[in-house]
Amino acid sequence: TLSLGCSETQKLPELVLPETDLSSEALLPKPLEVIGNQTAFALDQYSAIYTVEGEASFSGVGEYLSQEIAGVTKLTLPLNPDSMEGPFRGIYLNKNQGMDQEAYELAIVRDSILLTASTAEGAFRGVQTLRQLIPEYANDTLGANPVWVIPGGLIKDKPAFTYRGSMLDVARHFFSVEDVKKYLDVLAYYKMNYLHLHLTDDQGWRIEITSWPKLTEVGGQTEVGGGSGGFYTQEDFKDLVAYASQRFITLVPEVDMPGHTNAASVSYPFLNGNGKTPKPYTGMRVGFSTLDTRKDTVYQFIDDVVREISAMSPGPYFHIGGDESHATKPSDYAYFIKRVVPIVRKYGKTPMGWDEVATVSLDSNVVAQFWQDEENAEKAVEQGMKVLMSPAKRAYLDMSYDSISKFGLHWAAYIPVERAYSWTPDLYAKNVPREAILGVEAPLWSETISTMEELEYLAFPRLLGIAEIGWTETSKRSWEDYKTRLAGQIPYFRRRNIQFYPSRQVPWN
Ligand code: TNX
Repeated sequence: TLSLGCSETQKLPELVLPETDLSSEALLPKPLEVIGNQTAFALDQYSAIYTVEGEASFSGVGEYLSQEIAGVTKLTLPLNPDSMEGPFRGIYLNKNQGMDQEAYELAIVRDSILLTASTAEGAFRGVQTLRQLIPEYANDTLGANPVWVIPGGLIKDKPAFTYRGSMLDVARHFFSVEDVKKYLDVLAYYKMNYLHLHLTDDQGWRIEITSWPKLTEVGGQTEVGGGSGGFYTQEDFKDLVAYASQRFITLVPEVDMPGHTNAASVSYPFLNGNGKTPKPYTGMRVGFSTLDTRKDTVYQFIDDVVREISAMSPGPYFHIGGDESHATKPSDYAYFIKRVVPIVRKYGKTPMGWDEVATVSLDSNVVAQFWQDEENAEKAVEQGMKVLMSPAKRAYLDMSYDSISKFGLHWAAYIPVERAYSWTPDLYAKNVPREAILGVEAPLWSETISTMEELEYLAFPRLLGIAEIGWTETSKRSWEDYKTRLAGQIPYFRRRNIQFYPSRQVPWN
């Protein structure tokens, strides 16, 4: 008789695996439902990844999973091996229509792991959960070969909000492509799906615009404190877009205007309309610069900038800034925003702006990013706009932890780790109900930080709190439970060399 699959399986070494408790794992963000069944899956050299046939995007996720497993375990799991290559215990990435966009189910039993999702994006989110279940060290005593014991059970999960993001201010201080990639890796691990890049400000212009080369040749050469700045070439930017999209993260480019534009006007003095060539600015004040809102050539400039950046950005949003335009008359500000919104739409993007844009009468197809002014957020809701929640008092990663913090500002608040976690987007601002909220974003302004180590000190661990707020329903969250799962991230932080702030609010050991 022919030997069938099951007799092949019997050739796998028999292992006696320990009892496990899936429900006590330090999963972050916390999944919707976790039911442990005490069994375990042995991740070892006999494991393989199988992805649904004919779905290139699923096999891309399988490839990624294989690489990430190799990063921790040094195992090289084959992807879709044929049966001749030997008996394997499978990790199956399956497609099942009818689940929400980012939802997934993960069933872990003795001889297989079954990850099910409707989309590759959902599978990717589930892969993060699986990664978090792989122990840092193998067990060497269970059999002849090292085994990474993955606790068994069932997880059903999906996000509370569709937008879960962070922002990096690469304008006040420039951060390299490598730095941003490292940040993207961490965002992905905690199931975040947007990275907003604040590409321009008074102190620097960070994105190459081929039709206006001085923006980077001149405006890209400065930063806060007098350093030499830097910028992304269009190739760099495309590289970031691709790296992010492999992680199912969408980049949101921001060109801040009409204020925060000193670096643009240093490069092209006609933009400010006051007849003066401004000096490069390397301080930390805000609100002193403006574009000339009544000059057609300014809108031609903006058209070129939006066109070039949009052509490289597959995501739905283009952020026009619009904050703190204190040097722009209110009537000029309204006129300006009303002219820029159609330019953004002409290039296929939905305009996003800081909450001040909601003071202008627009239509519902604009996203207002709440940072400070509840009245502005209310005006956004009245206009039917979606609101992205980034309350400075809670979500600003550049606020110091406390009065002895090494970095950060504190104009909005001191934000210890618990304060960054213990709030609810739909209860934060009056008259901004859940239906109006697109999601949450944690901005990291960079006036006081210039290295990756400093960036990480402010972002970690607070960013993880924002990730959980965006993913996990409020009814499933509590600080007491969260802080122990946060402490459980130490092996990951160490492995990725993340220089987090070891807050005493968290029981790290
Ligand atoms: C306010 S938040 C700003 C930024 C600063 C930040 C510092 C916002 C829309 N504008 O220009 O960098 O405070 O915390």
